[in-house]
Amino acid sequence: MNQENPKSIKVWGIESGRCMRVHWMALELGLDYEVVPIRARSGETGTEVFTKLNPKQKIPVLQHGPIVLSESAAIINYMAETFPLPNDFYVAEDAVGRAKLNEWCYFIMTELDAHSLYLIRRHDSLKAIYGAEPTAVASAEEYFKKQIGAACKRINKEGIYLMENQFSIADILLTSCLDWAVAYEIDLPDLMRSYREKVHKRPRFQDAFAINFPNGIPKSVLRSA
Ligand SMILES: N[C@@H](CCC(=O)N[C@@H](CS)C(=O)NCC(=O)O)C(=O)O
Repeated sequence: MNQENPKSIKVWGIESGRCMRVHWMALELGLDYEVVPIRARSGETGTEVFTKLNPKQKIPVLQHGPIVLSESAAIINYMAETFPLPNDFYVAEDAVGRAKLNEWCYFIMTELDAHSLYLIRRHDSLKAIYGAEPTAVASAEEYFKKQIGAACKRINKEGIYLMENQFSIADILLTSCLDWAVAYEIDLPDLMRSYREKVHKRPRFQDAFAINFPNGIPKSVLRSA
């Protein structure tokens, strides 16, 4: 880090889908920020310095001047409310718009991320730590498919994005979960497959991928054989 002129925005964490959300958002906003390239379960999240920032010892973490935030969804929401947004970015005009955006975000973070994909991660890829639970893993996969099928009914087939066909934080969250599901070899409905392909074409997605996965997707992120 340049001690003479430290950047006021730092993102801690790489090589994880949750970190990808924050790098992608930072690049969409054109922010000049510092990447602190620590990895999960490498020992780097257990240092005294990092534990002071995030006692959960998890990445990503955002530092913006004196503000320190964990939780990927909260971080990108903060960024959307704090920094100037590009013209094509969705901005809620009223309570209904905010509620619709929140509806997507909470759905993605609970039903897709926490209840489905993270459960598979804990009890399959990370079974050495959290214990193997094949029945729970199979049922989480079925649950994911049911929820993603239901989400298809709420997607505008003519457009690309979730909120009035304008790019938003909900698209970042959903795409990261679809990428995660694909890494786990879960079949996606056609509509979600084509949504994902279109969103991946955003140049900042590709730039963020290179920052977040400098050596490609590591095997540790995949499902065990
Ligand atoms: N709900 C959190 C989850 C954060 C999380 O679990 N991060 C993982 C990497 S994707 C991590 O740091 N794991 C380290 C550990 O569990 O020790 C978010 O969305 O930011």
